[in-house]
Amino acid sequence: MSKLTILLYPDPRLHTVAQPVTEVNDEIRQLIKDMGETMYAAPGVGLAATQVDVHQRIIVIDTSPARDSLRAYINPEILEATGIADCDEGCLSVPGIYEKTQRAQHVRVRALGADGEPFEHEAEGLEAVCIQHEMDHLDGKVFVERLSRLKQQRILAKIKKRQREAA
Ligand code: GNR
Ligand code: NI
Repeated sequence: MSKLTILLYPDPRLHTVAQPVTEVNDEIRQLIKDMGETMYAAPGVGLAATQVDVHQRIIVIDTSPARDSLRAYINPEILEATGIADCDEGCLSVPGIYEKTQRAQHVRVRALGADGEPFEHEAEGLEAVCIQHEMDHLDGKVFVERLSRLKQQRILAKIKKRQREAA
């Protein structure tokens, strides 16, 4: 197992649109394990392959309090999205920034599991928000890009100031 490096916004590689996985093989299963390790270490409740610079449609999520329920979604598709969830959203690629967003409260997703078999899953609340957030990453979108231009500018300014102070 190995912990992977998470790309940080505004890294342009975060804007890459991920390609569908054509075969769920041992290499993909190893990547899923490494993504899980990276997510738990961060710590976070989800991670998209895009964030570790692998541009294939794979996400991992664990919103369980015990942190013992890792689920991988390969080539995920949203079949149904209903309701509105007001959330405080953050991202491992945008550390220390939290902003209010609106997402669907409930989603039904279809994907392939790590075993290559299709499954459907219904999620609500944080788990549903997380699935939508990770699927945005696969389409090259970071959550700050859903905010107003003004908020995006403020976030970029904050990140640049932090980088100056760290240097
Ligand atoms: O760990 C994470 N927490 C979180 C909180 C609210 C809404 C979305 C998320 S996802 C985030 C991990 C991450 O950046 N995944 O891409
Ligand atoms: Ni994220």
